Amino acid sequence: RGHDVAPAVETTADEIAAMEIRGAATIADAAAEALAIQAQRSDADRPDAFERQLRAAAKALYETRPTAVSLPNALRYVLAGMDGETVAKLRASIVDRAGEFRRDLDRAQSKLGSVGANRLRDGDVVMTHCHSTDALACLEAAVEDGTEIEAIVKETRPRMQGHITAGQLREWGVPVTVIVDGAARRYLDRADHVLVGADSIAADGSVINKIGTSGLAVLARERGVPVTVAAQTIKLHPDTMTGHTVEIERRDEREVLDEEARAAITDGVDGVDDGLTAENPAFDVTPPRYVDAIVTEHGQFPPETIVTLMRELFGETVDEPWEL
Ligand code: RUB
Repeated sequence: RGHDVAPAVETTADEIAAMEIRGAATIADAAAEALAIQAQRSDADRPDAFERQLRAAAKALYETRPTAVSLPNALRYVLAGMDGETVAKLRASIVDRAGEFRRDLDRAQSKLGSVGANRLRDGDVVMTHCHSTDALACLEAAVEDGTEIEAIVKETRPRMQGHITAGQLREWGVPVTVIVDGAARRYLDRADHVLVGADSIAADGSVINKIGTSGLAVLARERGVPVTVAAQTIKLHPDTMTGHTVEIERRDEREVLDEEARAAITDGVDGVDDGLTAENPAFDVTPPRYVDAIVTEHGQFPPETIVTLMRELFGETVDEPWEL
């Protein structure tokens, strides 16, 4: 990695890549914190060297996982605040800006939570996919309002983030039923809402989220169950305004088919292993027509109108300050 990146930043980058730090909002928070740490620990004696180190740190963080736009949005936001003629001033500007970003992130999440909670009524059953802190903020706000809800939680192969969702909901006293992903259609008969998060939202209102979200949304439409996407505006992907598409991360196929499973399939028979592959895309794209509402800290939006908010918040040009 780039010269002079603080070891603590390298550690954060490794933890994001290994999914020890995961989920779009949590990744953004950790990235902003890492830039602040880089600023604090920098041994640069000149402003230009300090700036180079910050950009190298941002690049190391940027290159960990490609799909959640909250990561580059966080890096861009913090680096845009880098200002001053001395190393001390530059350092203070980054630390302040990162702190501001992290406070805003928290505030946005609780604000969108209260918007999302308004969509829920006493007795509602909510089906979830993966683990999204934005989606959970809606359920937490509902619980705090005294709304009685229940959850059907998809386990979410291959990494089982549904278990994290189940644990959090039980902590808040919400009754939880865990199901295998393949049981979604059967249990949609009992669901009043599908509620998921997002890693990125494209300018046309497409929602990029954990693999399986698009299938769930199509099934929910067939069953007449409304689909709500809880996503702070740092999930809006500004590059998509100029025609770029969102890269879908592909993870190690052993998450799907590990050595043991592979051995069981091939059973030592010659040649069987050669033509056996697994694929492991981590995310998929749900077209806007399957999404009823995107809930943000600025209120809820039909997906087709999200581009207006995107333009307002990001303008037309998007820089890549880690490449300078
Ligand atoms: C996590 C995932 C989450 C979004 C939103 O995928 O798809 O739904 O990141 O999460 P992974 P949040 O486990 O591969 O990171 O609302 O917390 O930002």
